[in-house]
Amino acid sequence: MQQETKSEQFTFDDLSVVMGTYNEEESIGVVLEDIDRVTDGRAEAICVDGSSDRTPEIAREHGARVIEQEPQGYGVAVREAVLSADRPIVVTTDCDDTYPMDALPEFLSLINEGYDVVSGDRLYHGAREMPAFNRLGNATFALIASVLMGTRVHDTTTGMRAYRREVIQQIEWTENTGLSAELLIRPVMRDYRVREAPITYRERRGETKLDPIEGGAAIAKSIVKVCFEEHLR
Ligand SMILES: Nc1nc2c(ncn2[C@@H]2O[C@H](COP(=O)(O)OP(=O)(O)O)[C@@H](O)[C@H]2O)c(=O)[nH]1
Ligand SMILES: [Mg+2]
Repeated sequence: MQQETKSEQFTFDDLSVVMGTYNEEESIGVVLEDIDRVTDGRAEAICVDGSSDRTPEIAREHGARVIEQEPQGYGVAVREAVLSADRPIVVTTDCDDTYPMDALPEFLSLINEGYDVVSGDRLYHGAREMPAFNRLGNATFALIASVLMGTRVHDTTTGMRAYRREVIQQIEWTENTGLSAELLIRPVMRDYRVREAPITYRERRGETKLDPIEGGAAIAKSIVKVCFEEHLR
């Protein structure tokens, strides 16, 4: 099994970069241009879009596949996005220009080394551009998840990860605001090969779509629920 995964070498042609997009006209162009620049235009981009601004037009102009969906929250959009990817390696990102598309080559080479999931760890370098409340919250979520899982992870709520598509397809995803944590916790607890990779994190363009208090409570609840479900499997 390990031998088999090791011999399979993926390229940017095997990459789907997917995201939920909700009124991100300020940043969508830059994000898609970065993906094109870094992958020589070879990765496909998929946007699950709930916008009422020009985001979907800009995305199409940049060659992205746009799937329209009523806005129902982060996880509803991102679940649709990861399940719509038809290439073997699926990368998630936000489309607010916070995540470094320059890390795509490194993510791909870690997958080629045999990892099933590569998770961008924003806190490793300090995440100084993240609001302090979110930074503390994200560190706390990682600690809670680590204790409940019995495996140390450092950033459970990151939006940037690479997955082998089988991982996405073999697991049933249930969470909305907590989907990002779920996308890490279930693979870790099912003994997939998961690895965190430090990434830089930039200041957000445009307004956040997540209320820190309400969203934070939903994420904490998801972490506890998903960890217990996985222990009981
Ligand atoms: N389609 C869709 N995208 C969403 C929705 N909520 C958030 N997003 C997108 O999901 C990503 C993460 O949201 P964001 O506001 O950046 O959350 P933050 O990173 O916690 O501040 C962004 O690209 C948003 O545009 C939604 O209801 N529908
Ligand atoms: Mg964001």
